[in-house]
Amino acid sequence: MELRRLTPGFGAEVLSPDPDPAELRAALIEHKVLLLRAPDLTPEGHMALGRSIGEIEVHAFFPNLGAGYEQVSVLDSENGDTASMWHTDETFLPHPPLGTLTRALVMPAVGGDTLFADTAAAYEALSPAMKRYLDGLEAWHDLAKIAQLRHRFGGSDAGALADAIRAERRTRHRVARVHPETGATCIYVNPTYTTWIDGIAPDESDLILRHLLGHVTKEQFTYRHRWQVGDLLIWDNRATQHMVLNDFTGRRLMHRVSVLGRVQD
Ligand SMILES: O=C(O)CCC(=O)C(=O)O
Repeated sequence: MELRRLTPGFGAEVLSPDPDPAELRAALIEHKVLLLRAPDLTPEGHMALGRSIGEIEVHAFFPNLGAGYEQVSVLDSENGDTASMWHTDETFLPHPPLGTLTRALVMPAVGGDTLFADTAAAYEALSPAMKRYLDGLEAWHDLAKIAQLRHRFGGSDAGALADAIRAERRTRHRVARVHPETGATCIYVNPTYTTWIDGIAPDESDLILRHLLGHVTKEQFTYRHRWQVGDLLIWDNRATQHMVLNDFTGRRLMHRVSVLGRVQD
């Protein structure tokens, strides 16, 4: 399979027109973010590509195409669905998706890029003292955190916030989490869902999280994708974070399919 690197550290464009699924999966694990130009991909094809990587999920909260296409989520800026804060997908789940395949259907004339960060490279660059500190620590990830932010900035009413808190969609993950397929340790906290480090005093937990979140997203660990309509990006959620730049006017419409993680993912 022919590939072209997107940055020296991570990310690759797949140049071969019909990549073999096993080779594609191996390339995803190695490069963490893959770009495919797929202008003619149908929702069926999108789901089939997801299934070639693993079992595909119905997303916890994004709307979807429905009627047999429930696993194709729709992120439409006209409905306010622009994921503009750094995150790894659905980390409030005990077994978050291992990967996501997102395709651009409508893009604004300019802007709406997606940024990615390599969380394994970011872990590697931590000091030995910080690595020792993080060893064995777990952090809470809570869907209610994003509901609270939405409420705070006027996007939802108090009832929606109360529902999200009552739903108790939260779990704990290792802060420094070992990738089950590469064995690399990755920083696994994000500002969208991570609330605090378990067992650590609030001020210390806030300080450490702030440091880690700033560290992961330093320029040297990032790739910025300028979308063309028809681009399909596949990312490994166990080794990356991402966010959309909400700097655009006009419509931005994406279809996405996520692949379920296994217990150890
Ligand atoms: O719209 C994008 O570029 C990325 C969407 C996103 O953040 C997600 O699917 O989790």
